[in-house]
Amino acid sequence: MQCSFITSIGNHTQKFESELPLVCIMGRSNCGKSSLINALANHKTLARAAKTPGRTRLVNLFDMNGKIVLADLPGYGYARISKGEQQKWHHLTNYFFDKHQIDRMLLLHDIRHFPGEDELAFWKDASENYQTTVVSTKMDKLKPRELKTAVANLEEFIRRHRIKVDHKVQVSSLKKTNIEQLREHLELK
Ligand SMILES: Nc1nc2c(ncn2[C@@H]2O[C@H](COP(=O)(O)OP(=O)(O)OP(=O)(O)O)[C@@H](O)[C@H]2O)c(=O)[nH]1
Ligand SMILES: [Mg+2]
Repeated sequence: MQCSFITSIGNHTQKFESELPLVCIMGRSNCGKSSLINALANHKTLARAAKTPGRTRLVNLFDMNGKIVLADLPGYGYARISKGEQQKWHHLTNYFFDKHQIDRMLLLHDIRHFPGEDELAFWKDASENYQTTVVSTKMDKLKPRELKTAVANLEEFIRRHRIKVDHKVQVSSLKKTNIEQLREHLELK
């Protein structure tokens, strides 16, 4: 895997051009977005897994093996950020989605937390407009039986709210579980 950081986009004047499919990683702060990019890239520090939740305030773009461009977007629904900061988040992400052709959205959530209001609104919207993959992260944190329940609950949530999902996968960036499967799904090889 040959992966590299391309650029950061942080304001409305910037537009990124590429021939490669663009895949966005969306999820709450701290759900494991940057860690997933590092795991997919097989690189420890490519996306600099932030120590402080909510620190990533820019759209960070990565070339993944010359096959796709991954966009690491700022985390949403972080309770400790102010209303003003949340507005900035909406501004930046909506701008980014409008200006660029998005090939797929990776909808991340921490497997230990049942999807909440934030996920519901965002997932529903995203699934009506884009190809979507739900990625449940940090699966190493649950015991097999807990994992089974969590996956069943997630499936019920997706069914009940009629969210159109193309693919679902549970991963651990820490233990590298199902990372290869996700690479194949994203055609990174
Ligand atoms: N056990 C375990 N911890 C993980 C895993 N993935 C991420 N983490 C931890 O979760 C925390 C947040 O991970 P990040 O990858 O920085 O999360 P993020 O979504 O990029 O967060 P923001 O950039 O703040 O939005 C870090 O302490 C990671 O080490 C995983 O698969 N297993
Ligand atoms: Mg991050």
